[in-house]
Amino acid sequence: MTTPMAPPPPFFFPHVDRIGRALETFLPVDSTEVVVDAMRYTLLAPSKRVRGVLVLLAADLCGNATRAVPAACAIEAVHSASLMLDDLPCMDNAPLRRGRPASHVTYGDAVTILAAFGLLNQAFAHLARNFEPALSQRLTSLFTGAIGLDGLVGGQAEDVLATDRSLSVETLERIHRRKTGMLFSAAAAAGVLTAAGSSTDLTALTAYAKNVGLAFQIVDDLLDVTGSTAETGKAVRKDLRKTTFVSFSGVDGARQLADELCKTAITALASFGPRAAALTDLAKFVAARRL
Ligand code: GRG
Repeated sequence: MTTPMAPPPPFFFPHVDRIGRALETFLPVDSTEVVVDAMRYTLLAPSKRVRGVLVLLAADLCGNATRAVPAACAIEAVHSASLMLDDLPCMDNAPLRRGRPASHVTYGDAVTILAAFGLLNQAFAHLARNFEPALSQRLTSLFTGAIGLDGLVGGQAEDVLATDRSLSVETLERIHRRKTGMLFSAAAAAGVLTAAGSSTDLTALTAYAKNVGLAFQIVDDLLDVTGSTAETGKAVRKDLRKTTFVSFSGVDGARQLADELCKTAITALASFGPRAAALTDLAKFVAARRL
């Protein structure tokens, strides 16, 4: 059973296509093992590929997106692994992902956990295969930082433990920044590194991504309340036992906050002038997205 999903905005298409084509050969193409099938199932399912697109746009802004494609694939694999783990019954217990039954519904919990680890491992193998040692090491350090205690793992642990508990707005922001924001910052930084951008580029693009990443999660919370399965490809109204920016500030307040964060993100790129147009469009898309 698949559910139709809204497509990403047109300016995404070339980048989404490029990443999609590269992902086709990211995993062993001739393997018939169930665990590889499970890896493909989530990795190749319809996605906006926002983090991969951000890698490419950041690299493009620094002068060269061609070399960034393997980094975009690696970050999409990390993201897919995080979705598979997040959907498990012991975490968010989400039945639907990317318009399809979630991985654990189709493959069971054990294969899903192994497939998620498989994707993570493949992400780092891909970096090692596609970049010279010094750059591969920097990207590995960047991605492990984003996955670890200051990122997805730390943020998700705090999030899971906070279910049914009231949180301060500071705690909620810390959870969102780690659980979602860090991978956006790593995506932008990976783009800069693969294009050999300057430290000024890195500072500006990291500031942009930090704000867009937090806004992305706030809009995710909003879509849980105001969105539909048809548009998002996942179950909605499932965050009722959680403190979110919507429960703090209401729908309008959360929307305003996301808008402000995206405007701050756009301002961080002011020194690039019109060359930052695509990243400006990306921030506007994040603020207004329905998918
Ligand atoms: C070891 C990788 C790893 C993770 C362990 C499970 C976990 C810790 C973290 C979960 C992080 C997570 C899933 C945060 C939610 C981020 C979010 C808003 C996801 C939705 O992303 P979209 O809308 O999805 O970009 P698509 O399907 O378009 O790619």
